[in-house]
Amino acid sequence: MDAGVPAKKAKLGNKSTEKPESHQRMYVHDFDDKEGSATLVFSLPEKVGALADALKVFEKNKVNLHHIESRPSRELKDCYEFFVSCDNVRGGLQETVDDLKGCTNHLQVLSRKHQDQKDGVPWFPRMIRDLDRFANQILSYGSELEADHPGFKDPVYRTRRKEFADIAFHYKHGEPIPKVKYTDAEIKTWSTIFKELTKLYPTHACREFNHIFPLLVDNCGFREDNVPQLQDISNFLKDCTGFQLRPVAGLLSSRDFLAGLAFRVFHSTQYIRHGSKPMYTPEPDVCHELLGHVPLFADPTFAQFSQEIGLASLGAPDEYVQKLATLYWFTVEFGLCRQEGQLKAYGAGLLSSFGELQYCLSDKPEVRPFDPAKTSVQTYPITSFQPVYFAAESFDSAKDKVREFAAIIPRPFSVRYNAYTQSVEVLNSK
Ligand code: HBI
Ligand code: FE
Repeated sequence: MDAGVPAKKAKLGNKSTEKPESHQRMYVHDFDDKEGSATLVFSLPEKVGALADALKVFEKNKVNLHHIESRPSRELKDCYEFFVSCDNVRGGLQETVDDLKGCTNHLQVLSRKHQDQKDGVPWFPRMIRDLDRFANQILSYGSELEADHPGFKDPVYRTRRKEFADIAFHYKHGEPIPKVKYTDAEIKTWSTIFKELTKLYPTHACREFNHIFPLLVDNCGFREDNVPQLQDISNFLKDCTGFQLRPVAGLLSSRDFLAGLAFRVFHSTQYIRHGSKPMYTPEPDVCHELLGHVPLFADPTFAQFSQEIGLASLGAPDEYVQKLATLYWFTVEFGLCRQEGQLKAYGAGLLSSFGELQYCLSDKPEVRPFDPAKTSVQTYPITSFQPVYFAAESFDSAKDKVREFAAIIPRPFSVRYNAYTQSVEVLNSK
């Protein structure tokens, strides 16, 4: 496939199996747990006293350090990374993380214990601004490439990736997404992919995709010789369906990634794949996001469908987040649908892959009807074409089926999205 996204291994969390009842509604109290501990890793600018400044942040927020060690940075010559474990007895951990962003080059929260759970319910964002917390919880940092990545041995590419990672890392909700001047080499890569894929769309993509694509050409600069800007796309999507983009430095956990969808926020990468292999990327890149995902987020029913998966994931036990991530995989990433008696592609992994877009509509793979109970437990490969696809009758019917599936998720509350305040209302049903 074109953009393999490793599925995160599920840890079992909430064991509650009681079905929520919807009468007797009350607001669930806020998660105000002050306990817990965390491990952080950060790198500092080359400046005398940089470490002392960082340590003052811990002191100011009354966070106790238990352990600190340094190692030479793998990314930047002459720089050091600091690995710190600390407690959260007085509850200043979140402020510490926020403040550290101002004096570090790169900061990642490696683990956070206890404080993410309240009564067995994992923490989840309530307000759209809470999504700022995900920026330093990425599973793989956007510039640290694996040895088999096509750009691994290319220092120019790695430096470039760091620039993109920094944009995402420092981004805050409500700010404009910085525009990027793509290099000639990057535009060439985009152009190769754009030319090939746009040949297939009229015959292979679903009706909704083909309806929206020309609007992106007119409004957002979708052209062979131009890599569109995330902010222009975000503005366009907001006008169509209220969806918006947020830059992201790397892969998020399934839980964090799906939570964004509950707020009609799509976390989008901004960097482009390595130019040596324009038809391959081991991770999502701007071609996958813009050509694969963006068009359908402008479709009202598809937007609703995507938000439905997101809302179902909030505070759900890990095993259900895993199932929802699988549903996401077989719909938003690799979904097929039936239109006027013919199979068409609507999944972004298909619409951004010249090879798989042709393969998925051939007679080689198996196609089964979309049925969340079965689809959510189907196994799948992440580095090769899919042997099995699921076909939806329509986005509307897929949305209803996901909503029905969500109703069986054991959660001691229900959630409702308030579009006026862009927040999630939590209704207790205990
Ligand atoms: N993170 N940044 C990013 N982009 C994705 O497309 C993505 C992700 N994390 C998980 C994920 N996709 C899916 O595989 C599902 O787990 C939701
Ligand atoms: Fe994707």
